[in-house]
Amino acid sequence: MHTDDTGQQGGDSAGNGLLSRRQWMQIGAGTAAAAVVAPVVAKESFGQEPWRSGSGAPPSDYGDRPSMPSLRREQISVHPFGPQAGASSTPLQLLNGTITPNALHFERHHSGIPEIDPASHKLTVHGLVARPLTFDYDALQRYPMQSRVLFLECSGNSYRNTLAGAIDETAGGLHGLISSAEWTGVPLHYLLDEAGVDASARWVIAEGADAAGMNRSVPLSFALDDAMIALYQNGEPLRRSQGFPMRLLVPGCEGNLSVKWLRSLKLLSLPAQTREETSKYTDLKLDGKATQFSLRMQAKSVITSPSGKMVLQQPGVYEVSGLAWSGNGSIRRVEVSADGGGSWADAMLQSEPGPMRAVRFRIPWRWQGQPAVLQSRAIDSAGNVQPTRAQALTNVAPGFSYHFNGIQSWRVNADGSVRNVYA
Ligand SMILES: Nc1nc2c(c(=O)[nH]1)N[C@H]1C(S)=C(S)[C@@H](COP(=O)(O)O)O[C@H]1N2
Ligand SMILES: [Mo]
Repeated sequence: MHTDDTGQQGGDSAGNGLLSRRQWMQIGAGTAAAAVVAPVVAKESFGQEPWRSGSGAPPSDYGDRPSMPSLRREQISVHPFGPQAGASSTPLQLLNGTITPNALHFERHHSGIPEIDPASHKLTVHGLVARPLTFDYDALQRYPMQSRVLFLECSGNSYRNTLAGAIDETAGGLHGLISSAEWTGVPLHYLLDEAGVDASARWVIAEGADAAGMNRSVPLSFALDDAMIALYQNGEPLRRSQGFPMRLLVPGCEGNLSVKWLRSLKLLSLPAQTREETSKYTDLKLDGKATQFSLRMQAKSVITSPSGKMVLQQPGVYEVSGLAWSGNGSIRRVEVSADGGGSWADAMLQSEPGPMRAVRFRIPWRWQGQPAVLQSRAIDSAGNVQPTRAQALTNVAPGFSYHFNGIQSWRVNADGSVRNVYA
C-alpha cells in the first residue's frame, strides 16, 4: 500500500507509460521543456482583470454553487410510472478527493422526496422487543452520536456496462450512483438496546415515511454492529433528498437498505420478504436460481480522470486518478493498467483509508499520443479482487444488472478522446 506523498512508491511502473511517483517528480525537476504540465513561465506582469475593478459581492446567509455551469448531477432520470420515481448521478469526473458535496450526492427515490415536518415525524421501534419505543427528532439529538465517512452505492450502479454495447458516457453517467459523505448520527444499537431486543429476533424491518413506504429487512447483526440513524451529512442536517429528518445507514451495503425518511423499525424472527428483496435486488443466476440478501457491495473502482468524454489536449504526463471502495472492509490496494490489463502498477492510495469508505487513488501516466486502454482494479482487506467485466457477468441471468462491479475500461484514442469500451 502506498499512502505517503514522499515519492516512496514501491510498485514499479507498468507498460504503456505508467510512471512511479518518483519518476514523475524527476520529470518536474528537469528542464522547462520537460515540465510536468508545461506551466507558463511568469513574466512578473499582472493584468487588470474586470473582477478587480470594484468590490465584490457581500456575505450571504447560505453558500452558492461554484461558477461552473457543468457542475451538476447527471442522468437525471424519471420513471415511466411518474416523474417522482427517479434517480440522479454524482458527476464523479468533476470532483476530486473523496467527499461528495451534499448538493451533488446521488439520489434514488421510489416515490419522490417527501416534505416532512421534523416536529411531527416519529421513529418507532417495535415488534420483538420488551418495550416498544417512539423517538422524535429532538429526542434523537440528545443521544451520543458518531461520525463516519462512508460510501453509499445503489446496487443498480454501473448497470449500463452490463448492456450489450459500450455506451459513450462520462464516469458519472456510468457509475455515479455512488457518493460518499461524513454521516453523523446515533448508533442504532443504542435504540435497540433501550427497547430490549427479544432473543428470538433476527431481522429488523426498516420502513420509510415516503409515499412508497419503502421497506427492507436488515439482518439484526448488521443493525447491532455498525448501522446508524443518520441526522447529519457532511456537517449539516440531512438534505431532504437524502432522507431528512432521519435515515438508516447500513455501512457497505446496497443503498436500498439505507431507508430514508425512516419511521419504523420492526424486529422479526424472519425477513419480511418485501418487494425490494424479492422482485428486486435478488441476484438472478443463469440456472434460474436467485441469491437473496447479497447485501454487501463488492470491491470496485473507477478511474474518474482521464475518463469518458474527456479529451487529452496535448501529449504529456497525466495523473490517472479515481475512487475505490468495498463493502467487505477497506481498500488495501488499487492497481492501474494502461494497456488494457496486460500489465499493472500499484497506484498510491492518497486519502485516509478505512472500512466502508471510498479512497482516492492516483498514479502518473505519460501519454505521447499512443492509443491506450486505462483500467483500475481494486483489492480489498478481505482479499477480494475486482473482476473483469466478463468475470463479473459469468453466471448472471441475461438482463440482470444489479451488483455489477466489473473493471471499467477507458480507451484513449490517438486524438486524445476518451471513450468507454469493453476490453
Ligand atoms: N424511504 C426510502 N428510502 C430509500 C429509497 C426510497 O425510495 N425511499 N431509495 C433507496 C435506494 S434504492 C437507494 S440507492 C438509496 C439512495 O440514497 P440517496 O438518494 O440518499 O443517494 O436510498 C434508499 N432508501
Ligand atoms: Mo438503489
